[in-house]
Amino acid sequence: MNGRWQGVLLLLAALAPGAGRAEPVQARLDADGVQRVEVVGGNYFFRPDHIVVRVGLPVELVVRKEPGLTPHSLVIWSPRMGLDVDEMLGRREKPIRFTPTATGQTPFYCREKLAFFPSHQERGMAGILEVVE
Ligand SMILES: [Cu+2]
Repeated sequence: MNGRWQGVLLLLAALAPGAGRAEPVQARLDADGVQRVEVVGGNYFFRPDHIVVRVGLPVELVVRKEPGLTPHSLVIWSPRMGLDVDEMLGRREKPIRFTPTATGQTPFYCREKLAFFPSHQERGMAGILEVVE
């Protein structure tokens, strides 16, 4: 396959529904014992959209939203993992803290929705929080 066709195929793959989920991002363990990761939300994505953290240690998601008028939020709800997050995103970075109590995967998403339009979650503003040993 020549380079031009490879480019076309890569472009098609990038445009396909559900594509673009990047490599999982492992939260860094800072000296204060907190696992931190910066998360940006925008129309209609989270970056990163697959976050890996360790169980039983505090997590701090440092969240903000991209410029623009559209409101965005971050919801993580898993009683099994001890997670109940529901926060609006602002232009300034905001820390969201929690400590996952069980391993596994749970979705995170934006709960915003305008009138009869599809929700932001339906438009792809969602990701996966993976809790590991
Ligand atoms: Cu949103």
